[in-house]
Amino acid sequence: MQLVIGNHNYSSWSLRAWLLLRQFGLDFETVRIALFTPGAAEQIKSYNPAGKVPVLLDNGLTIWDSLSICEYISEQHLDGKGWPADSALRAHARSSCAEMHTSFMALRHAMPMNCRRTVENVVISSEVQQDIDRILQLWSGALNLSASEQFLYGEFSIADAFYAPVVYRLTGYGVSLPEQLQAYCDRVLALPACQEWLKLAQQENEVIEEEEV
Ligand SMILES: N[C@@H](CCC(=O)N[C@@H](CS)C(=O)NCC(=O)O)C(=O)O
Repeated sequence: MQLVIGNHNYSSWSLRAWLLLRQFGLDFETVRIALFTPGAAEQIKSYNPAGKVPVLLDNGLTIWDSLSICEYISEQHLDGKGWPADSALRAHARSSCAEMHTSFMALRHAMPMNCRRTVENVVISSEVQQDIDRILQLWSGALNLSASEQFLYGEFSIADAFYAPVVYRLTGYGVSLPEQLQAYCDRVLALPACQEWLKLAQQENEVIEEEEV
């Protein structure tokens, strides 16, 4: 199985799929393409005509888009364990991922994922604050619903992989969080897989100016 990804430092959608594979200990190879470098767009299109990473190659299949990749991995390689076992939690987790997939444009624009970034306070617009407030509400709702002191829905799930780039953003941009949610972020960041991703990001030297807010 191969996962085609972008830069570890910047590619938040790549991180989601990679983290699910790594956290569940699945065997895969990474093909890294440095985004926006000469030839990168053509190289990505040779895997995915939509021109985006991540892309998963498995058993002769090409699966693109992070959400469908995570669904495929859970179905084909994890016996469904990518999602919570409880159907109410699973429905909530799926809604949370769908919301991440389609929303939070202000936050994504103002605070691009930049794993190498060191904490520094930024001015937060009201639109960005609204996104942050909604994410914090969603996280608290998930943790309370599942009575979890671990991950959003108890055991690590696709939902945690989906929000991991937000964890890097909120901590990297120095956003202060309520205790319960800071503890959640700390648990995500402490995962060996997240530490490994961070190390890989720190080893990269490409700089994408538009992502350096
Ligand atoms: N909806 C897609 C979004 C993928 C996406 O936007 N990927 C970015 C990198 S994080 C990309 O490939 N950018 C390269 C480009 O637009 O040329 C997903 O969930 O996988």
